[in-house]
Amino acid sequence: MSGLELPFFDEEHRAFSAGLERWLAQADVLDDERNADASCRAWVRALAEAGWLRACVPGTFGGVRAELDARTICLAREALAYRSALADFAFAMQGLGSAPIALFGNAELARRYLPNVANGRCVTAFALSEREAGSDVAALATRARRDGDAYVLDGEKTWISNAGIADLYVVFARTGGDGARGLTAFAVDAATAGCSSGKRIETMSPHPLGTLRLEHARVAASRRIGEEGDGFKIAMATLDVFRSTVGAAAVGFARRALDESLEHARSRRLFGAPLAALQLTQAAIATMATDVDASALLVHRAAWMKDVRRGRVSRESAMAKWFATEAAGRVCDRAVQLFGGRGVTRGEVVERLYRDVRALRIYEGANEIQQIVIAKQLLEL
Ligand code: COS
Repeated sequence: MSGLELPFFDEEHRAFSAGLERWLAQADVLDDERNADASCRAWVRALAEAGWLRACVPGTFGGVRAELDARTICLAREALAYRSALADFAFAMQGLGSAPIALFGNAELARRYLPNVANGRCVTAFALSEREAGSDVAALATRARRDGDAYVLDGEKTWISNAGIADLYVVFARTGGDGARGLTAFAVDAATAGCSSGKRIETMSPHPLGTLRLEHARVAASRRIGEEGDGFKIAMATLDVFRSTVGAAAVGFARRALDESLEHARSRRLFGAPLAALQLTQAAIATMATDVDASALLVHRAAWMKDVRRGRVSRESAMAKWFATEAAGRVCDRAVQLFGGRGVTRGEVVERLYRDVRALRIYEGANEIQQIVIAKQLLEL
């Protein structure tokens, strides 16, 4: 991937990225959006067998680097999204769904789950959103009531990626009063009595997605992640790491759209010359390429800051996610336009990319939320 030569990355990153691209060039994995659940399972298996899911956990538990490394996750998502939205999804969810345990879980939870996240035996999900609490996380209503050495969880989550195929759900529930300070996180096995996946949600770029019901689900207190009341901060700190990686996926999709457009502009002829000879085509290509590079720079800066500077990178990761996902929308739209009728034809790569990038502007914090995060920090609100 271009940009790797910049000082944001070290030799290990470069080797990781080159190795993943080589592997992807020959990987033969079921990749069928009409069969999204089976495809996601197939990608998790294949990525685990080849060792790539090791990027989702810290070194003690089989990870590629000592600690979760945002740059490695970004490079993986760029390369995977370039090839397949489902490959990117399968990888990203193993990271997002286990990061609260990697970052805040006790030793027993980490030992129990993280090696199995890396070897693909444990498929994970991040169960935060609810019907009335998507952007406004602090309003969530799922309750966790302490009962002896356990908590009893009741509520319904929605828009949960991997609902139905996950083995582990990290569930955020209210243990205290109103607002952000009343939330707590739990590691909930899919097999827990009272925990069931409900309605499946179909989207324009299909992947496993649905609701999660918790009906008197009894969860041992040892499965609490962090302390009571830490849930909101755990969710936000996890999103701080993963928002820049959403930007990275956007870069992967956009780079693919650009490459498809370059190839098409050179080979398609009209008015007696290649499409590339038209200055309006050149303007489109120049705009697309600049959007891709600007996105990559913001993404790589945010990931570098997370890994090297440490601490909160809310503003930088929000900028990366916001800019890169909006830019990918523009790039894929321009690609469709350059392809003309082929661009809106089912089965064409750019038609699929156009659908694949849309949800990125909404999930892991709608782009309007990213703007709030950026402004709040600048205005010290
Ligand atoms: N890391 C650690 N702590 C954080 C944090 C972060 N990134 N962001 C906020 N906090 C802390 C704050 O410091 C504050 O702590 P104190 O109560 O000790 O002061 C607390 O959390 C509340 O923060 P804040 O007042 O900023 O919370 P708001 O309710 O105003 O919410 C937004 C802020 C809107 C930014 C938040 O709700 C959000 O990101 N929403 C989008 C959620 C999302 O991404 N949903 C998609 C689900 S995953 S697909």
